[in-house]
Amino acid sequence: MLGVFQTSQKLRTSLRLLSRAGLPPVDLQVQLLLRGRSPLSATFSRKLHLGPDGPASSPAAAPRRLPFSRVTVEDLTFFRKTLPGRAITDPDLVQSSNEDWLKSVRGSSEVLLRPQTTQEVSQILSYCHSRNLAVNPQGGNTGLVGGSVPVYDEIILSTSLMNSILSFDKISGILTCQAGCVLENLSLYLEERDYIMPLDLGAKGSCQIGGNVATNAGGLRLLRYGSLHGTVLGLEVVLADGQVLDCLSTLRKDNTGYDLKQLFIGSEGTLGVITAVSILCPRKPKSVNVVFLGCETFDQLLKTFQLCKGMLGEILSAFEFLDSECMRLLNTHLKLANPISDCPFYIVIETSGSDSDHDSQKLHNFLEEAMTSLLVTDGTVATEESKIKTLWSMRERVTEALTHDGFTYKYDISLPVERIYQLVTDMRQHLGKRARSVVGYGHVGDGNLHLNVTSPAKDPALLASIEPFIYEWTAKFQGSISAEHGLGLKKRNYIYYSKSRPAVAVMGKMKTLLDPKGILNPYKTLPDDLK
Ligand code: FAD
Ligand code: 2HG
Ligand code: ZN
Repeated sequence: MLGVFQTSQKLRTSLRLLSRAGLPPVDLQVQLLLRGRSPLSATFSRKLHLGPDGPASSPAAAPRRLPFSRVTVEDLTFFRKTLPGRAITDPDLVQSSNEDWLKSVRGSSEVLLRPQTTQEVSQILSYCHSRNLAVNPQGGNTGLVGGSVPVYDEIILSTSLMNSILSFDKISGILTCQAGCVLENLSLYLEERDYIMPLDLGAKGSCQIGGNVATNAGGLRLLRYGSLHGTVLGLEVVLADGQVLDCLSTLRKDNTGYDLKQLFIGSEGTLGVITAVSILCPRKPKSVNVVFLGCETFDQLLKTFQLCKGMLGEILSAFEFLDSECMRLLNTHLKLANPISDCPFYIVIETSGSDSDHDSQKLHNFLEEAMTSLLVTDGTVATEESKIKTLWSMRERVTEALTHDGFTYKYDISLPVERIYQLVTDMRQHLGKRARSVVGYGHVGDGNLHLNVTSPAKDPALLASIEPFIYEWTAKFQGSISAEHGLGLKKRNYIYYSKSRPAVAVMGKMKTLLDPKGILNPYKTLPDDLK
């Protein structure tokens, strides 16, 4: 039965903050670093990185430390002079920046730098370049592939204090801001001005626009507004040697030579530090509806997608799915109740338009057709903001539910849509009882599956059963082994499953051109055989 909730024309905004303690912009504890000695070894002995998940022989394991310099007293003096009160060495404060959101990888950096301006970033990088010090750019630290934290003692360069909005043009909808602006803050700022961000993701309360651009984040609105390769109009980037590359255009059209900014979108901090972004924002829709539906088979789900594209057309803004295993985890770990009856598959559809009568009519026709043709077995509709949020949380909070289920192995695969769920069933069969849960969810409208496997604890034997099985399976159907999360540390050596050797070799040449000493996010994105 379809239950129709009360109408509301407000757009959903998630106020949920992902828990990460804010750091004070002060250097609370001065640590003594002695030149030529392993720094802080007495006061701050952290285990060196042992690789993300696997044993030392696994392609996912961390490579050996490259011969970068180690931070000395003189270096710290420079950082403190350049960033008064914002060069952090207190181990307790640096610790949370050493560990990723998933708590799956941990570095041993002893220095966290918090610049406020592009000039400061430039001074830091110019200095680190001259000293051969490795640097790990960090935004909100919500990345899921181990790219946002150091592997060894790389200096962490956080953009968190670079959080000013620089301009917003109400006529064109072009926003220009510093890279450290939190995505949700930008969304709230724009909504007050009748606009929205062209991207939205579950990590919105913590992730930063610079991090989003650096990972080329996809998220829940990509189906409607396209990728950041299309919506980002300009970037300001500081290169490894401190040079400021001003490509901060706010033009929709600009064919003067190579479009350099595209190189940095999805470069995961390996080619430069993004310091400012200009982005084209859509108008805030006047009417938003969210539908939560249940299907018996994945085939019906795909047919529903086809029907939906045909009948909803231009007002379709999201088509997402989760399976019954995800629902079980949401119920068990987050106590979120299923809004409809139990089904093997669930769909979240969002429409965004400018005329609520027109949108309701279209939605009504679609739902009637989907029900009468028995594609969907149950469903509910929300037009009021709080109900919209409740329905969205069933999709957005799957990642959070998984963290309570055990150690999570995450896969983010692009495939032809008709293959998407076959991978989940094959994986379940392949792993049998060795996994605690094998779940499938994701952006089905974009052909993007999130396949997650949990186990009670880190389990190298389980990992060895998943990889390279999953990558071979994906390559067999010409899929991508990373649809939207990037390669980071965890997946760098699997790049060849999705990219040819000549293509990867060109990437290596670009890295050498822009970062000849390789100081920017070493050990990430590019495979070890290029380093
Ligand atoms: P970080 O995690 O800090 O960094 C990510 C990478 O970018 C690192 O390699 C880092 O070195 C680099 N980097 C960060 N800032 C800069 C900068 N200014 N200049 C250069 N390099 C930089 N991703 C999706 O694509 N779609 C989703 O729907 C999605 N949902 C998520 C939901 C949850 C609950 C979580 C925890 C994560 C999700 N992610 C998703 C993954 C993640 O990629 C995004 O959250 C986000 O884009 C990362 O931004 P961040 O500021 O946290 O970057
Ligand atoms: C999502 O779409 C994110 O929810 C996170 O990309 C996926 O946790 C994951 O694997
Ligand atoms: Zn996703």
